[in-house]
Parts: sequence; C-alpha cells; structure tokens
Amino acid sequence: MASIRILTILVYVIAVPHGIDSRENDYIDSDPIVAAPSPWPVGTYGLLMPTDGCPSTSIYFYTGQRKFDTEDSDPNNNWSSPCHLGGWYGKNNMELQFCIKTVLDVNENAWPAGEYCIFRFGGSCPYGMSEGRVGWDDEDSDNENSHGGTLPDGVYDSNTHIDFCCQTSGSASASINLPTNDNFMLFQYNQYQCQEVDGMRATSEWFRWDTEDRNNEDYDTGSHPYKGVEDDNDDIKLHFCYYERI
Ligand SMILES: [Ca+2]
Ligand SMILES: [Ca+2]
Ligand SMILES: [Ca+2]
Ligand SMILES: [Ca+2]
Repeated sequence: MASIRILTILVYVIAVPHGIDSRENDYIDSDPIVAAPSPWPVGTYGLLMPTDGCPSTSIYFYTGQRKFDTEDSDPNNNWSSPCHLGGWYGKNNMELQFCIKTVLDVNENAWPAGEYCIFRFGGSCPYGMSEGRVGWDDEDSDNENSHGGTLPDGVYDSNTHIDFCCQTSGSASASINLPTNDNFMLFQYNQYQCQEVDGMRATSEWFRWDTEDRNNEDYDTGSHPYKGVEDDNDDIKLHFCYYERI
C-alpha cells in the first residue's frame, strides 16, 4: 500500500503542473513549479499579502498587485489603525498585493470549517467553500488602474471585479489549524470577529475604498468578506484579519 501511495503522489506532482499550464488565465505570471508539498491547505487560491510578505518566503506563492484608482474628487479612502496591508494606500488611490497559490499539491488538508474568506484562483473554490464576488466602481475620469503579476480570479480593467471563496459553515470562535511559521491574512466573514487560529493572535483590520461617487455601480454577490458595499452605496469596505505568531 505504501509504495502505491508514493507512486500516486509522484504522478500527481509530475502531472498537475501541466494540467494547470493548459488552463486559460490572462493573469498568471509564468509557469508555476512546486516540487514539494505545501504546508497550506490543498487547492489553488489567493491571500492578501501583509507587510511581512507572503508566508513561507514566497516558496509556495506567486505574487501580484492591483492598483485601484479610487475617487479623485474629495477623495476619502480610509483604513484601520493598525493596517498591515502589504501594498501602498492613500486617500485617492491604493494598491493591493496578493499571494497566489497556483498549484494543487500533495497536501490532503482541506481548508477547515469556520468563518473566513480567501481569493478564488483557478476557476473554482477549494472544496467546501462557497463563492461570491465584489465589484469596485473605480474612478471614471482618466482612470489609471493597473495590475501586474499573478492575480485572483476576476476582471481587471477600468473597474475591478474580484472572486472570493468563503467558509461559512463553522464558527469563527472555534480555533482552526493553519501554518504558524509566518504572519498572514484571511478575510473576515463574521461581522463581529476574526476566525481564531491556533497559535496566532488575530487582529481585525479594514480598508474602505472611496469608489466612484457619480452613478456608482459597486456590488457584492454570493459569499464575500464582510462588509462589501457600504450603506451609502458608493464605497466598499472589507474587513480582514492579520495573524501574528504569539
Ligand atoms: Ca484616484
Ligand atoms: Ca468606474
Ligand atoms: Ca465614493
Ligand atoms: Ca469620480
């Protein structure tokens, strides 16, 4: 049995990257090669990059970035203090940076039940997670959106549409197991609190995009990070959780 299992794993490692390469994706940087099991749950997906950079010093993650050209007239982006987002941000523009796991691997750990969200990547959500989308109506006048590297599933033109995958079936207060070697981020799904993670201290943080003020077309649908479209209907506010080693 053991030899069959090892053979299965070898075939999987050799075969999977070719399968991924043949998939159409405009936003994939280059041929991903991962030869060793990742400590992160199985599947392809993305995480927000914190100021620390991607977990595991980027061995398992490709990086990318999205500049949002937010409202220029009386601009009012706002964010929590502290805010550990890895990109840069100001009142009238901001950049998100991503950590994208592009390759299925031999890790058999699924994302545990709980209440949190990650970025979708590769066309579908990891097993057990439900999907949704948030649409940012970026600045209409002389829009200067840009992007680079490997991005979450979505559409990145003069507006921004990003797909999410969320665990919604568990409890945020029931601690889950994830790699604790590096600081990282998950999106917050529960309105009131971060998902608890064994061995990590969670801090709830947020960013509010001042999206286009005129005839705003922001939207959110399906399962997405809390909160999504703000009550005033022309801003997007997302909560995320910064996890630090205790
Ligand atoms: Ca702007
Ligand atoms: Ca727009
Ligand atoms: Ca606005
Ligand atoms: Ca505007």
